[in-house]
Amino acid sequence: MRTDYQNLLVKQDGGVVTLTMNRPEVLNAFNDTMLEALTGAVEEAARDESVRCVVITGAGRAFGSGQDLKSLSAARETHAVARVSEHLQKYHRLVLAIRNMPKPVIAAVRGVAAGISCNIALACDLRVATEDARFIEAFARIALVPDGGGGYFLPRLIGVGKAMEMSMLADEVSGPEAERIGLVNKCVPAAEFEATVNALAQRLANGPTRAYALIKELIYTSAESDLQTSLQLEGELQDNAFETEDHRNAVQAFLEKRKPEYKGR
Ligand code: T3D
Repeated sequence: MRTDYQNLLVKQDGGVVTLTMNRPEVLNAFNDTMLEALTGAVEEAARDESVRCVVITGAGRAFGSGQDLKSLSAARETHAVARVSEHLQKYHRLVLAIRNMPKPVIAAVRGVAAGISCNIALACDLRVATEDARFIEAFARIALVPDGGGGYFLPRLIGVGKAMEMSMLADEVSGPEAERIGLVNKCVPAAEFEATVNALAQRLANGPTRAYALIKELIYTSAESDLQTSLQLEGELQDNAFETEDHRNAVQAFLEKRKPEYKGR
């Protein structure tokens, strides 16, 4: 993995790559440099077979504070961007790269995750948060609609009613509340955060990577499918999983009463 990005730290430990958004002085608000770096690194991690799990997190006291409002306002003043939807396409590329990644992606959220940073966390497959995390769909505060996939992910994760509440009121949702409503998978005290994220990431990196990719496809297409279509896809994906080395070895390990070792193949 390339490590010389601006505004992004890249660290690989075995099969786990951790991508740390690194503009702590503005709570990791997205400028174009950081957005392009994160997108490039996510796309590279998808291609790199030595990577079997990706963690996205933020440097300092926050996950991220959304779009950098200083650069947004400068772009408006100079007419650098004709329509904001053009600029949003850059975020859409990142969201799709995360969702289409053929391996698990974890958002590790410490402190605030506001605006589009919150929605980048929602695009990930699993979320771990600290007790002092603050999830804010901040868009309505500045009279915008949730973007970066927020309007898609929120109702699917927490239901229409809660999605509407978070989007319209734009109030903070704490880490424990986020866990209670299903916005995050796990909320832990700050002192346990790193160990929890590392253990989860290493566990996934040592798991059946190809089966995880097929699970992502099955679960993520289910919301748009009827039962018949989902059962058809399930069969196709299972044909695929059935042929993997990890599947054959895991069954053999079960029969021999030993722990399986997954190679990701
Ligand atoms: O371009 C497009 O495609 C449009 C897309 C838009 C997508 C979006 O994300 S819209 C939403 C943008 N984000 C926000 O509206 C959130 C703005 N920030 C805040 O409301 C607060 O900072 C927080 C609730 C996130 C955190 O509050 P707090 O009290 O913990 O920290 P703070 O003191 O407000 O912030 C610390 C510093 O970060 C501060 O700088 P300073 O005063 O120390 O020099 C603050 O200005 C800076 N900062 C925080 N958020 C942003 C930011 N600077 C630029 N852009 C930010 N988004």
